[in-house]
Amino acid sequence: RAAGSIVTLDAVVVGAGFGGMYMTYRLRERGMRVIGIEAGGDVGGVWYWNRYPGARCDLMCVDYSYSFSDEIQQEWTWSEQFAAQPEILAYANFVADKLDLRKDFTFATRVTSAVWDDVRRLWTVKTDQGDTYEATYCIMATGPLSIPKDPEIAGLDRFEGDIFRAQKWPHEQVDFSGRRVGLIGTGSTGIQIVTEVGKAVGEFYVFQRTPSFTMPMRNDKLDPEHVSEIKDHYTGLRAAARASLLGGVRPSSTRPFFSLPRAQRLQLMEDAWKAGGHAFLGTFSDLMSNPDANDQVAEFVRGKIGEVVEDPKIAEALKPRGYPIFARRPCLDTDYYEQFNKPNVHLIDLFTNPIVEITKAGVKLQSGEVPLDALILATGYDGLTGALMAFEVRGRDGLDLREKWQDGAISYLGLMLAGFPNLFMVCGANGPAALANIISINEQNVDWICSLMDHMEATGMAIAEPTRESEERWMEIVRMLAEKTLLSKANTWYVGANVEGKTRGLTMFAGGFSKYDEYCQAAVDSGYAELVFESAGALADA
Ligand code: NA7
Repeated sequence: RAAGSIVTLDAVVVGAGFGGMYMTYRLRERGMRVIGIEAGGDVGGVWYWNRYPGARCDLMCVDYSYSFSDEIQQEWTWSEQFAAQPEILAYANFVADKLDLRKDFTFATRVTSAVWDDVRRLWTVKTDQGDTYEATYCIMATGPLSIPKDPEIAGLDRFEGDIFRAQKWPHEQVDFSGRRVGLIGTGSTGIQIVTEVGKAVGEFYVFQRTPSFTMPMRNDKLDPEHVSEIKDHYTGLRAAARASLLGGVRPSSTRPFFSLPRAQRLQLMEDAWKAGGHAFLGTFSDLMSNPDANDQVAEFVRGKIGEVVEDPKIAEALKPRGYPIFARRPCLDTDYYEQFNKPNVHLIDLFTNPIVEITKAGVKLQSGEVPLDALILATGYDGLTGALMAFEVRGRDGLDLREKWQDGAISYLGLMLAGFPNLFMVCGANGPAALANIISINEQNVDWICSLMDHMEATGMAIAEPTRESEERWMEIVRMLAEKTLLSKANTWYVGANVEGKTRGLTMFAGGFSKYDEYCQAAVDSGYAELVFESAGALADA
């Protein structure tokens, strides 16, 4: 194909993470001409980029894997309960090989614009490689966590040592032994980095602004017997996951915290701590709605931190206060707090000793300079909306998505946007996104989109779009649920608090995966009453 030529297709999919891979596969299976466009060099999305030491999924792989193909789930064997990044990336590659997906993708290519043509009624998608695609449908599988965010600290560009960003980690291994290394950021990513880098490093300085709650992961190798049991029961396990709060087979509870006597509550918390994982979430029903119950669990976890960390001052600084437990992503770790008992691992509490600037030699604190050979940044992402705001997306009458979302992201079911016909989001803003198993959401979203396409084909429709009223109705539901949960009560990327100027608010559906699925199914059952359609005939006449 000559450079500068225009390729006409049925659909363009942006992203080759687990959402984009499945979307592209399903569209190809429907007999559509489709291309997937991916900025990374291969499939895997967030797992392609995040190669930092310690990168690991905090959901069990039985949940965090595709359910759509029994062949895939029977042929692939997970080695651990919670898999590390290399294994998850290997899984993405296995799926891509198995389904021969790469032929439908173009890699190392970034979309620069997606613009709806009102006259010809199609999407024009351009890339940084000079490609132009025209397509009836455009599907954004751009991921909720794909735009890394550097800290706003003066002097970052002056640092003369090595800078490593968690989300753009080099493909080759980095050796920190004997080096003076700093880490900024103690969210899920930073905590994982600490546990791994802490094992082999010269001097390690962990610059902590807000401490996170983290609980033992209690990861384990999966023994072959257990794996074969899982494989035998996948159908039931997947169905249970789909009907659950988080899109996974973890237990949930109907037992409010204060419905139990104190001794029993304590015992259950001890059990949850021993069980590890997110067992707390399945222990009491009202953790995220009752501040007093939440406080008690938070205090229990703070007590555990005090038991592990030997220096009481360090233990105190590591104890999160002032926000509900689980309102920030609950982290799972292996020996995180233990790292701070090592003489070469130093916690710098930025609340009492803030960073003044980064110098060419290290990090300058209020108390003086910490000289460093390398600085690791684990300072998070412009979550949920960042990827779609990073390039031009224009709908009807030239409506710019940045304009539409200037007061916060709005959408219909987290799947479609009023004013943007035939544009879909997979795992988009106002869906459950980071509050449930993302692979379950990806599959559910893709299946919903394909069902809508089936409906359109059967009824001779070529264009679908939600009305502004239906979008507003959905947003009312999202807002109502956000008000009921403690998730909004912490300064996190969940509520856009980590990006300056971003509108504050929980732009995720907080009602749980199964409830979300029900709403989406209700939309189908209503005959898509909240969408407006234009017929293929009308298109041909135009
Ligand atoms: P997070 O959870 O957004 O964490 C980012 C961390 O970086 C957090 O501790 C921030 O502290 C810290 N940060 C950001 N800017 C600064 C500055 N300027 N100075 C000091 N510290 C800073 O991102 P993660 O990558 O860890 O996790 C994202 C998701 O990935 C997670 O929710 C899981 O779903 C997987 P702050 O809290 O702002 O005080």
